Amino acid sequence: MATLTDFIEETRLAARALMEFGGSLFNPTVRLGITGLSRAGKTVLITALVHGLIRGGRFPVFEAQNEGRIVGARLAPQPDDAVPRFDYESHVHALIADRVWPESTRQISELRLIIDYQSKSGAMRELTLDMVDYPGEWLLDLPLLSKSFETWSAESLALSRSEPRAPLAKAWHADLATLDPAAPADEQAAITAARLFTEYLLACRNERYAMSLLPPGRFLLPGDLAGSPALTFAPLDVPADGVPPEGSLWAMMRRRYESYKDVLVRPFFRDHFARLDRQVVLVDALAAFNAGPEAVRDLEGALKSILDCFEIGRRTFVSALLRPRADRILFAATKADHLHPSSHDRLEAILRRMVDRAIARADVGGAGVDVIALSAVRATREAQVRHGGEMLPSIVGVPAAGETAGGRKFDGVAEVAVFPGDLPADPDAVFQPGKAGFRGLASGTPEESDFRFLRFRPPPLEPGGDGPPALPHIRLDRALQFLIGDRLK
Ligand SMILES: Nc1nc2c(ncn2[C@@H]2O[C@H](COP(=O)(O)OP(=O)(O)O)[C@@H](O)[C@H]2O)c(=O)[nH]1
Ligand SMILES: [Mg+2]
Repeated sequence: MATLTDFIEETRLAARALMEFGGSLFNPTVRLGITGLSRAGKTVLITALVHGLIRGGRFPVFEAQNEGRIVGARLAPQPDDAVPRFDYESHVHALIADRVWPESTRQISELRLIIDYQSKSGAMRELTLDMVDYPGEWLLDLPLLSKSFETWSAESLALSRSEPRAPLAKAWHADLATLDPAAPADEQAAITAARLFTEYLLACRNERYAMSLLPPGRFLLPGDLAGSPALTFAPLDVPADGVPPEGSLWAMMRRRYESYKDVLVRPFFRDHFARLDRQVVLVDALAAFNAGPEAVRDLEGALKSILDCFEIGRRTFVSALLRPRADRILFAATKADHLHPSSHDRLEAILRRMVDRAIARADVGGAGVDVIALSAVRATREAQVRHGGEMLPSIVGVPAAGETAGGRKFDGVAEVAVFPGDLPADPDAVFQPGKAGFRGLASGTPEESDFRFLRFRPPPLEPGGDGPPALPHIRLDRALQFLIGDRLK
């Protein structure tokens, strides 16, 4: 229901949107959102993209670059004073000088890049690219905006009773069975339920299960709100259309759930998500394959949820200026360099199948959607390795110090060749438990906590030819072309 405060808020936001729109007529700007669950590869992608644009990386599919029309690119102060700056310099230093992966961050950050280019007609132009890096966990919270506490509770419970989640939810379910929603509100009961529920979410996220759909996202990335009432609630077993008795535990949980949306979800939607022109969603599909078909189906559910976000705004806000305006959405499977190149197309086909299935059930409001398997920084090269009488399509790289495989521990210096396994040629195979070819990718015994995919060190810079040396990548140029190619005509 719209209130006067909503109306004033909308007016203020509409004024901002109009200003941004007017500004971009004189100074064309693309606000590019880069998201993905924790460790999907956001930091590495932005760093590689900016480095490639500033230093003239090899991007043959990126038209403007290929046609020699990019004159240069430079960083500039970002427009949003309250958002931390993306620490590009440290990340580049880590990748190139130290050859280690950048430190992970768990919050939003922003970086402005100005691209000087020549238009197709020969005129000198500027394109301002504002990149906004934010956790995919926040994005997956947006569907909560249109859900009551009771609906969310019912959905969360149903999900937690399915495989492989049910065994992980045991302790939380046991506690839940002791709670009477109609009993008087009890802070200790709320704290215990929230803790057990959070532990269940964290267990699902563990790489053995690699579940993707785990709202509320701030339970996993609490930041400075850890321990506050807005994060101290949990689902209850209550009827979907029920009304809580006054002063009950149910009423308290419901109020906190609404606070969570008011304090965290709505501001994120309004201040960040709705302002994006283009969106990249990074997906660590290999981590899901590694965990098994349940993780793949869960990932598909998360993709559907993400696509729904582009529809939610149309129901939440009245003014067209506040609706999500992203007109291109790219789903990118990252870290393709963990596979032999013969599997890159297969990886792309599998992600495309997932996204297609999600699109069939979502409404993206006319946005263009594309799918790419890429590696922002390619840490391996391909090789054929003889094994027995057979030649196996393998990858060669330097495993990070301390990584282990087959009882061997790596020193971070020696190169090794590994056969990473093939992805199935039939994309449907990954959705079916026990299907041949897919099982081969599932991690070995549950006791083995290490990833089947070795963590390789970042590569040395490739020698430059005539240009400066550049970081090797896989299909990063195709991503660039889809995301901003049309704005550099
Ligand atoms: N081999 C390889 N590993 C990558 C690549 N991108 C990310 N990674 C790995 O994934 C980890 C997480 O990446 P990061 O960009 O920090 O993820 P974020 O949490 O989404 O920002 C890194 O530390 C690397 O180990 C890539 O292009 N190739
Ligand atoms: Mg990051």
